[in-house]
Amino acid sequence: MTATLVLIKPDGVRRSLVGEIIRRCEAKGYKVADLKLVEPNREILAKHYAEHEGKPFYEPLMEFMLSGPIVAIRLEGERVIEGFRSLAGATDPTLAAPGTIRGDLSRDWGTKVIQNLVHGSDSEESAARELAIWF
Ligand code: DAT
Ligand code: MG
Repeated sequence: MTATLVLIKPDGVRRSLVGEIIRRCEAKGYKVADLKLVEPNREILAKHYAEHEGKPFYEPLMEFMLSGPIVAIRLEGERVIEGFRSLAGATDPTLAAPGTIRGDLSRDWGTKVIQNLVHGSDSEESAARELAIWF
């Protein structure tokens, strides 16, 4: 069964969008196979975002991800990795298409790091690596 890692980031939990985001995943037909509310430490986040180390938004990204609880979900279904990326929409919520999670529910808040509600693995390799970090 194909699986992906979905994270509902601290902005999504703070804004009480957990139910709405999960609803969209389930309405699409994907299965929530595992789920937990976590307050990750820096070590876990450093592993998760290793590809972004050294980028100008890395520190703000770490601080943002440490700013409150996160919901981690193992989401399953045929082609769910690309399917969830499509549901999430583009990284920049200002440009994300209406109809997507980021396009409908987020915007630019003028912060150093883009706050865009959700993370979704971007490939089979990332999904396997990231699911092992969070579950
Ligand atoms: P995605 O989450 O769409 O896979 P990413 O992996 O390139 O995007 O980046 C991880 C997160 O970092 C992203 O969700 C928001 C933030 N981010 C990415 N590029 C950024 C930038 N140029 N400025 C500020 N924040 C950025
Ligand atoms: Mg990414």
